[in-house]
Amino acid sequence: MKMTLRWYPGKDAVNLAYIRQIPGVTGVVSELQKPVGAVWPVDEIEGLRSYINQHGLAFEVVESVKLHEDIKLGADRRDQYIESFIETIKNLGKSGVKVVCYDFMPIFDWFRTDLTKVLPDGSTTMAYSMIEASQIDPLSSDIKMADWETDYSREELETLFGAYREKDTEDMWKNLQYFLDAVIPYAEQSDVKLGMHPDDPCWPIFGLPRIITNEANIDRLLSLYDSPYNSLTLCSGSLGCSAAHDVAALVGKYAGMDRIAFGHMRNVKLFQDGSFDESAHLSTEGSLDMVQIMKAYHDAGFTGYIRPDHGRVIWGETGAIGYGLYDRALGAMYLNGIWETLEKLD
Ligand code: DNO
Repeated sequence: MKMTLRWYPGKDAVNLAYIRQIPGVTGVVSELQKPVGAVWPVDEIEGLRSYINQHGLAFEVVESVKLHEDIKLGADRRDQYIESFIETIKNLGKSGVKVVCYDFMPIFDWFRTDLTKVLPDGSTTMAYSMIEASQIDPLSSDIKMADWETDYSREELETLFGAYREKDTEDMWKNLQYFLDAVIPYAEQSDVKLGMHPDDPCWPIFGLPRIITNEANIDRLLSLYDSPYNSLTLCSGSLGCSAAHDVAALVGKYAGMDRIAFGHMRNVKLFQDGSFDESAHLSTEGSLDMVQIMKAYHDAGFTGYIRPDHGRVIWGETGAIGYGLYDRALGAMYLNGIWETLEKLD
C-alpha cells in the first residue's frame, strides 16, 4: 500500500514541503488544470512530475481526468473527446503515471448540502441533508463544491439538464461501454489503470441518471471490460454513505479480484433519514469501521495507492474546504498506524 495525499498545483494552500513531512506519505495525487476535454501535453506532465519529485514525493496517480459530458451523453462529438482522453492517457503513461481516477457522474461531481457544518468539538465539516437536498433546484442555486473542475453558466446548465432529461440509465451504460471499448486497450498499452470513482453520494441527485451507485452496478461496470485496467477508485465515504453497503466486504471482494487501483479513505456518520456528516477518520467518530476496511485491503495483499479523503477544518486552518493539511495529515497517520499494526500482527 502506498499512502498519498491529494495536491492541487498552482492553487493549493498546502505546500509539498509540508506534505513531505507527514510520516509515511510517499506521493501526491495531482492533476494539470486543463479545460475538460483538452489533451494534457507530455512536457507539462513532466514539468509537474519533476517539481513533485524535487520535493521528495512520487507522482503516480492523477485525479481526475474529467470526462466531457458529450462522452457520458453519447453526443455527436464524443469521438473527438475520447481521442483527447486517449492522448492524455498515453502522455500520462509516458511520464510514469500508473493510475487515473475518473468518474461517470452527469454534470456534477460530488455534492453536499452544507460545507461548513459545525461539529460538537468545534471543527467544521461537509454534510448532506436529505431534506435540504430535496429542496435545492440546481438551476437556480449557485452550487459549487471545493474541487469541482467545471463551473457552468446558467444557460449551459439548462442545456445539459435538457440533454440528460432525454437519457436514462441504460443509455448511460451504453455510453460507458462505448467509452471503455475505445479507451481500455490504450490504457493497457500505456500501463495506466483507470479507476472509476463511485457516484458521491451513491444515489441519483436532481433527477440525473447516475449509474455507479451500488455493488450490482460496480459488478456491471467491471464486466463491461474484463481487464485490471478497467478498475476502481474505491471511495469508502461515497459507498459508505448508504447503510446498505458493507464497505469492508466490498473492498475485500474487489481488491481480491485485483480491480481496485486506488482507495479513498473517508469516514461518514450516518443518520436515520439517510443524511450524513463527513466525520474524522477515527472509526468511533463515524459509522464506518476503518480497521475492518484497512484489514480488507491488507488481507487482499493490496499494493495500490490510498489517500485520506476529505478532512474537517480544524485548528483554525484556512484554505480549500475538505482539502486542508491538518485533518488529512491526521487521517494519513491513523491509516498508516492501522496498516503497521496489521503488518506486525500478520
Ligand atoms: C471527492 C473527490 C472527487 C473525485 C472525483 C473523481 O471527494 O474524491 O472529487 O476526485 O469525483 O472524478
